[in-house]
Amino acid sequence: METLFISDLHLSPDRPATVDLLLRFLAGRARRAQRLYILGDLFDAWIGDDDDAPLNLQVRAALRALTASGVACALMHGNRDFLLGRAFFRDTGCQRLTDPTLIRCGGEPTLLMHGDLLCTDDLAYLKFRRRVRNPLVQRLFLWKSLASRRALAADYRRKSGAANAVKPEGIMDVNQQAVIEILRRYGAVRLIHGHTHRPAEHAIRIDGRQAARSVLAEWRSDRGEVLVHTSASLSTSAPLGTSTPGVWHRETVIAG
Ligand code: OKV
Ligand code: MN
Repeated sequence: METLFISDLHLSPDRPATVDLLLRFLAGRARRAQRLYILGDLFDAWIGDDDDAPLNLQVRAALRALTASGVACALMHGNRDFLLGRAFFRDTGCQRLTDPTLIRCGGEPTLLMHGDLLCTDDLAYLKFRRRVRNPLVQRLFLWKSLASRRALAADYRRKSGAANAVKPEGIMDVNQQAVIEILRRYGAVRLIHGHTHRPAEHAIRIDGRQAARSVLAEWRSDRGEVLVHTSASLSTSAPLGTSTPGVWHRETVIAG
C-alpha cells in the first residue's frame, strides 16, 4: 500500500514541460498508489477558480480523472496557490488539507505542512501572508475582474522577485526552533514539507526522542520528485490493530 507526497510543482504556462511531466505522473505512476498528497504550490500563481486558462483546465481534468479512478488525492495550499477555492476542490474531487495536518503513516504520527509557516525569520513574507490570507481582503480581490486580478498578480510577482533577490539565504530556510515546537505540539515523529526547495532528510532529537524532517524537492522541467511511503499489505500475519512503520524512499519522475 503506497502513499505518495509531492509539492512545489509551480505549474505555469511558462514551463509546459513541467506540466507534461505532472500529467504523465497523474495518468501513470500515481494510479498505483492508494493516496496522493500535494503539499502546496501546485500552481505558481492562482488568482481565482474562475480563471479558465488552458493550464488550469488541463490540470483540473487530470486530477478529476485520478480521483475518479479511485486514488484519494489531498491538497494543501502553498504560499502561491493559497487562493485555490471550493470550486477547484469540488471539480477535482481533491480533499482540502489545512496547514498543518497530522496523519498516520504505518502507525507513526506524521505532520504535513507546506513549509512557509516554518520560515519564521522572514518577517516581510509573514506580513504579506497575513494580509493576503485575510478572508475580507481575499473577498475584495475576488470581486475584481479577471483582467485587474491578472494585473495585480503580475505586480506582486515583480515586486516579490526584486525583494527576494536581496534577502539573505538564511532567512529563507526553516527556523529550527519552529520545527521542534510544532513537532512537539502535535506529538509527531516526522515532518514532511516543501517550500524551501532544499530536499533532504534531517534527523532531529526532541526531548530525547528521534524525529525526522523530510523536505520535498521542487519539480523542474526535466525531473520531478516523489516521496513514497510503503506500508505492509493487509495480507501479512500481523494481528488487527497493530502496524509496522513501513518504509520510505524517493523516486524521480522523468519524461519519456
Ligand atoms: C502568490 C506570491 C504572487 C509569495 C492579492 C488579495 C490583494 C490575493 C492576492 C495576488 C497575487 C495570488 C493572489 C502570488 C504568491 C506572489 C508574489 C510573492 C512570496 C490580494 C488576495 F492584497 F492584492 F488584495 N493575490 N497572486 N508571493 O500571483 O498567485 O508567496 S499570485
Ligand atoms: Mn512555497
